[in-house]
Amino acid sequence: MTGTAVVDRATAGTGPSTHPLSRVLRAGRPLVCGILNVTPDSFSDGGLFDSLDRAVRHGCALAAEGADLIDIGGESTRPGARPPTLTEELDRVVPVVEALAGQATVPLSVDTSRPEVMRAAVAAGASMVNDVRALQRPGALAAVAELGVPVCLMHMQRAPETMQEDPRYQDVVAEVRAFLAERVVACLDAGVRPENLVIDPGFGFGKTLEHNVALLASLDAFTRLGFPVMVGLSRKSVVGQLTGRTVGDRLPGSLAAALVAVQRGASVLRVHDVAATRDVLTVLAAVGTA
Ligand code: 9MG
Repeated sequence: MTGTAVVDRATAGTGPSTHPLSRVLRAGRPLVCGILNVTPDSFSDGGLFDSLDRAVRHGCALAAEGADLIDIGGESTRPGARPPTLTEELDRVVPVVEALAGQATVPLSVDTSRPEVMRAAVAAGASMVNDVRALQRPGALAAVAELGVPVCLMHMQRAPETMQEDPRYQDVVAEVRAFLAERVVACLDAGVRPENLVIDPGFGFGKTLEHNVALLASLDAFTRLGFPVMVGLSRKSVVGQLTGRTVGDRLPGSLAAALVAVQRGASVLRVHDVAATRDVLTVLAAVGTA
């Protein structure tokens, strides 16, 4: 599948009418998506926002710092994490979406692979789905097509439990790109509108340091598919491996990675540190490169 072929298919979506957020995603300026993990065990902030009140306050703080979007997730995808049950995930995510939808002034995304959580979160006020499994779970494609919301399709090799056990590729950029192109076609065939699609190479998901660096260096291979590209490098181990820093000291490295990503065409930066990332974008915009 070539990029041109994917873009040609991208005229074929038949789902509900254009979602207002899809226009924002294509506004031509990079967006900052603040991370709100409502899990007891995420890799960089696990447990910090696992009560409703704390989660809502943090979501409002992310919005006040300048987030364009807040991504709310109830499943930790750190390597080796135990998946929550459906009930656990619904109980973590839906009340936070509901409360924030009434208070935060920015759109909310739900980070989930389960169609039941997608439907419940959108009913509670979420405007987007972020799926690290790229809608491969049964019912997920149909749910997103019916809901008519934008969706981020992310690449992951294997599952969170095993993804960092000796990940291998012949050509990481070509293989990740081919996977995303295939998922784009599956979405279009299921009736998802092309303007609702965002793609993401999935930094740190079944990738070594070399794989992650190769993907960042070749980000334009993904932007050429014709869909906005989301990048999540904030505080990740790739930043730690490059800088020798522990998770709490990875802000400078994360900002450098965000800068490189935007210069190579990223449309959405998924980050913990919204205000600092906004500053990077402000400086870039002043010199006309963002
Ligand atoms: C949930 N999640 C954690 N890391 C991520 C990344 O890099 N991209 C996306 N889309 N989601 C992520």
